[in-house]
Amino acid sequence: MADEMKKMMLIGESSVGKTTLIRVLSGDEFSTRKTQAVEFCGRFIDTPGEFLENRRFYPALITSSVDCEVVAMVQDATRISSLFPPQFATIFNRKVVGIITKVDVEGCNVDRAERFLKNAGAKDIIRVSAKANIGLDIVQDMLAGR
Ligand SMILES: Nc1nc2c(ncn2[C@@H]2O[C@H](COP(=O)(O)OP(=O)(O)OP(=O)(O)O)[C@@H](O)[C@H]2O)c(=O)[nH]1
Ligand SMILES: [Mg+2]
Repeated sequence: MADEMKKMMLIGESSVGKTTLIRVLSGDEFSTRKTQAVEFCGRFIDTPGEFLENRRFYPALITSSVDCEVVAMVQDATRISSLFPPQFATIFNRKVVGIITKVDVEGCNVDRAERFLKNAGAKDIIRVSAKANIGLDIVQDMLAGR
């Protein structure tokens, strides 16, 4: 049942695909614009990339995370770097998972993305593509507690 689903907040650099992922998981295929503020979208909390990119927003991320059960650190598989600080996960008093996006893109490096997320403190890591419909069922199952 929808109201038994866990709520998840997504954090990651600009354009990694947070909003796109929320849209497909919500069955809402409208195109996305740049996220400008923390947005509550049903059982998801969407955050702007700037909130990871600038440390002065960390307190706002921590405050927003109290409204969810799961925090997702979102890393783009096509990026050669990551802005997640070591053990970033530990600033949240919540379950923190890693999500690797854009695994459909040719030449992406999923293992590199996984290393970034492990360094940031993620233990469970899910590989997804919102475009190619990969791993979306695994995210849904996690949120349903299955
Ligand atoms: N190939 C591919 N492209 C994707 C995927 N998910 C998102 N994108 C593209 O990535 C771009 C950025 O997506 P957004 O969802 O707006 O990214 P965001 O993380 O919400 O960005 P901010 O709101 O700026 O923080 C868009 O052009 C998407 O179409 C994916 O799974 N595969
Ligand atoms: Mg967005």
